[in-house]
Amino acid sequence: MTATTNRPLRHAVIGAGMAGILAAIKLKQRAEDFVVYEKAAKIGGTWRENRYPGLSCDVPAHAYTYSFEPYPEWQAYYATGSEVQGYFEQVVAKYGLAADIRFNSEVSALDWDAGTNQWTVTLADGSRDVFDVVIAASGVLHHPRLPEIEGLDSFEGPAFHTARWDDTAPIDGAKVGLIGSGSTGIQIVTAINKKVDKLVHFQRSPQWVMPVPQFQYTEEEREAFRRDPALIDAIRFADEYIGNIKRFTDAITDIDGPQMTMIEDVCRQHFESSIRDPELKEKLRPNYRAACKRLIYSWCYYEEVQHPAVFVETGKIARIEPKGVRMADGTFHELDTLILATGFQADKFIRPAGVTGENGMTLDAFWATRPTAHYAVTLPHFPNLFMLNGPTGPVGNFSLIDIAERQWDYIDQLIDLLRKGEAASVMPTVDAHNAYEERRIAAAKTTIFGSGCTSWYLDATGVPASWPWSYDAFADAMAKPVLSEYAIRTPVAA
Ligand code: NA7
Repeated sequence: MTATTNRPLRHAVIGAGMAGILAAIKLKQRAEDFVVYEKAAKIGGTWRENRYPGLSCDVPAHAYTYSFEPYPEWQAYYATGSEVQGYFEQVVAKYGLAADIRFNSEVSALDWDAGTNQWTVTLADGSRDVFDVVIAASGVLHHPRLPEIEGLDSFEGPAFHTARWDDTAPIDGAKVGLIGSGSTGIQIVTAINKKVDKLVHFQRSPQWVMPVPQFQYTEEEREAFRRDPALIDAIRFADEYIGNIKRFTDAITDIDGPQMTMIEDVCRQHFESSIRDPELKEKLRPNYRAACKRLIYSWCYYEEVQHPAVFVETGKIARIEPKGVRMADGTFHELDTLILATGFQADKFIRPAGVTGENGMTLDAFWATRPTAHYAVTLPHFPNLFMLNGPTGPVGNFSLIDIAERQWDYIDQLIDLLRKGEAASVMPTVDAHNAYEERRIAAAKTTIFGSGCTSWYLDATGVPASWPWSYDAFADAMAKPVLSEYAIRTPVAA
């Protein structure tokens, strides 16, 4: 006989960034027992760790909020990083979550006990606790990737990764080197070019740039947003944003279709009409298709990179020496400060925590080829473990908050089986997951991300690691889990 009584659950949420805060709010609203483990001393995840000059969110501010927590106070159409961090801090305060978060508590291991259907969570300090459900909300881009360049340690001045910003490093009036031209490197160029004596931007690959508007909101507009949330919704759901997302995901999956042609035309036209110096123009001309790498959304990069203090260096770096960077052709760039905008190890997720599921299966073993999760959320062999913004989820220039909220709706329906006592454990079957991965990989190879460029969107085998279908298909998938794809173990009858 199957038990049907409600079962009180204990949840561990790993990470107090955007997704972990979301899970905490949802669990608190249900008055469920939960603990949020946060490795750092503050909330905010990526918005806490990144403080580099020029940091902004490339999703319109009013669209980069929880759907249930609109924010009339945004200063501009695109918000700065510190404003986004401030948004999350005030949400945490409003929901009284600080007491639910254990700060300075890095999770080092998760171990499933099939006898009790529970996870043991072990922290770096060796302490342990036991939970029915684990929500892994540990983020994607949080392990800095340092370049393997000879002599990096020999540089005499400050040399640091962008996610470890050194406030004492000379920038004003200094000779600054910046390695990397992803979203981070590009934003830094636009913020420090007028402060430095010289900025050498070491660019291995140029970028396609989508021109976007940027403007400040006035106090009158903010007052109007406070009085009438419908005005915020009008921005959040405006066609310029929602329509663009749909067109963007149509474009990346139909790479010779009209939407992609439109994206390419806009980027090409922006490029052709913006760069005046023919030599610089050739340096900045990408040799791959727009949107293959994450598109740069910028209102000012092309203008700012043409500032006389900026030199775009496209040669090969030979080595780093105590006083600067030596190029393969012998050129030497003398520098006071070296900024490493070289991205993140995007395949780590919850690791290096050691995760051991059913029958001793480890996450390292399950992810030996590539990180994967069923519809980006659940994993065979790892019951009652749910991921927010896990592997194979949608990536692109849209709000990951919306992605996480939809994933939460999916997760919540699965947890409901546990709450109601209809299941003791739930996880996708190996067969269902393998079928999903086979479909996903076949589709991913045909997306624009797989059209011939390098990027953090690709896994170690060169296959795009993302959701390869439309945004609507993702929304449909998240609306209701297909329970026939799940191994649902019923509780033992009392
Ligand atoms: P990205 O987008 O991964 O960019 C990293 C950049 O660093 C990219 O231009 C790389 O060139 C360059 N890179 C990496 N290693 C080297 C070495 N060894 N030598 C020279 N250049 C190198 O990271 P970001 O931090 O900019 O952005 C990450 C995401 O954060 C972004 O997409 C948003 O979602 C927020 P490459 O292109 O590989 O030739």
